[in-house]
Amino acid sequence: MSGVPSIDDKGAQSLWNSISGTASWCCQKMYVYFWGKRILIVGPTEAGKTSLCDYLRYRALHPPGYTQRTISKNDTGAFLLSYKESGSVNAQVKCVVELPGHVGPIKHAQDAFDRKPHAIIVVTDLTAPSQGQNSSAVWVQSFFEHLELQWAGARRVYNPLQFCAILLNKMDQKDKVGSERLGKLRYALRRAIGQNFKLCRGETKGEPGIYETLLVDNPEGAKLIDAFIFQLIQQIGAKR
Ligand SMILES: Nc1nc2c(ncn2[C@@H]2O[C@H](COP(=O)(O)OP(=O)(O)OP(=O)(O)O)[C@@H](O)[C@H]2O)c(=O)[nH]1
Ligand SMILES: [Mg+2]
Repeated sequence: MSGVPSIDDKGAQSLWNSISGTASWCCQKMYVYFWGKRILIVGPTEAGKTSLCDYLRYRALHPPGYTQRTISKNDTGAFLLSYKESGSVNAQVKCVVELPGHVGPIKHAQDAFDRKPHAIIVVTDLTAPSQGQNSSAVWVQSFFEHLELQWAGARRVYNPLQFCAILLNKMDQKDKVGSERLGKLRYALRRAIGQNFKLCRGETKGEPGIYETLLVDNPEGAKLIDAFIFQLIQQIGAKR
């Protein structure tokens, strides 16, 4: 009888639905594989790398002391990173990889070279000692020096880096640290980058920016880190 779908029509329809569903799943996987962005998070131990990783992936700020020390690399897998206030800017992320702080800046630089990420985020702790071997500026200097050395030996290799940033994390502690020490830290970080961000710069425009962030639950919420994420998406996202 015409007009009433036969069993065969229904079967064909459901077969078609499952084929088109599988095809779009495969397309999505291929898109992520070929065009998904790789984000690498580096920095000294206890600076806030896991806190950042969790915020990027789940948009959750934890209470202080919630995260545990990262023992081996932490890989989020693929997800869509979008800016909270507007669905119009987003970036398809292939992975966010956090390296454990305890392995040190030389190993982080080696990994940053081997992985060829689209974005490198260096998380530093503004409460760390302002001078000496454990200071954030010394860590950052060592990281970029070694990254620069790697690229010096690989001039013909394509570097897809689109965005690089330094986070001055733990802004809730800035009053304890004081504006003078914070100013000196900023100056030391600028110097460290200025001398060592040439061969490793890839497709980035200008020197890495320094962003103030706060990555634990707090009365002000996530506005500092959201402002940073907006910049990140602007640089690596689809509407570039
Ligand atoms: N006060 C304050 N504490 C923070 C902030 N961000 C992170 N922390 C705390 O700092 C500690 C270390 O944070 P993690 O995110 O685990 O640091 P990490 O860089 O991943 O450390 P490793 O895995 O050891 O390399 C935790 O107790 C966090 O709760 C912040 O903005 N302010
Ligand atoms: Mg960690």
